[in-house]
Amino acid sequence: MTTYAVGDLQGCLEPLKCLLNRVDFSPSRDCLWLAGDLVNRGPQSLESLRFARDLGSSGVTVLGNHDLHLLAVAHKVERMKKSDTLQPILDAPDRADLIFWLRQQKLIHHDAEREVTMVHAGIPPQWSVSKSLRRAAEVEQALRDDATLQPFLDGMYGNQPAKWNKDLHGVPRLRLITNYFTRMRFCKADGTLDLEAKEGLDSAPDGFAPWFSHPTRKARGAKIIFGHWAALEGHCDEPNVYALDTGCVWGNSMTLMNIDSNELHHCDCEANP
Ligand SMILES: [Mn+2]
Repeated sequence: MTTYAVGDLQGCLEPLKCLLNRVDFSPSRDCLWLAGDLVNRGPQSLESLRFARDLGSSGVTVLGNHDLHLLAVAHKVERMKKSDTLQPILDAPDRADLIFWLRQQKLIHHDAEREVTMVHAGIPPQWSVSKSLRRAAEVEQALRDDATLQPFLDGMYGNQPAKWNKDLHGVPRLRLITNYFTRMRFCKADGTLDLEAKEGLDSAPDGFAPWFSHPTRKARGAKIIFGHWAALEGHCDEPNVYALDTGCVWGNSMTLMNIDSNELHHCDCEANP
């Protein structure tokens, strides 16, 4: 049994299938972790979502900002943007099942046996892995509960509050937790977010640095797998932190990692229709 992790699919299912063939992946024997942003921008969002759902207990998915955007669009909180490629999901006969499945997924996955944590964007410097799991659970609960889903989605968008404070409550608290785990790139050592800068390391605003680079980071040393930040092109100098989004949907490659051996496999986008 081998466990693999892959970065953002964003509707690029063919490159994933190419990689899984290459490592002789078998869902009855192996496990695949998906680092979020399964959908949007790419050509096969519906097929990618179905693929993740149909992995069943052989798959682990954490939610990314695009997956949450799909939930917001499906619940009529947010309108589709021009560049969104979500319509086939909304028109699908199994739409309700797919959306329900998405609502049951986590923001962070922690494998205690392997001591590996997967999250879409990152773990903010002021939180340990165990604290992050408790904070993520607050949002996961809000997504699953019919009574809280709509108010959460209604208030999910926004860049404020930018800094954590334990007295935050209600939707602003959930919004910041969500922004940390699904949108963060640059922050301060105290967890203050900047959500505007989206390019590579040299685009850091004054006083901000990549979330993984703060020397006082509480989760330092923990093995962390993340996606989201395609501009890193898979480069992350921080020991034990693995950047898996290599921008397949933008014409670059998809990266599959063997979690036990840390071996990386790349597939370029020629497999994309
Ligand atoms: Mn993302």
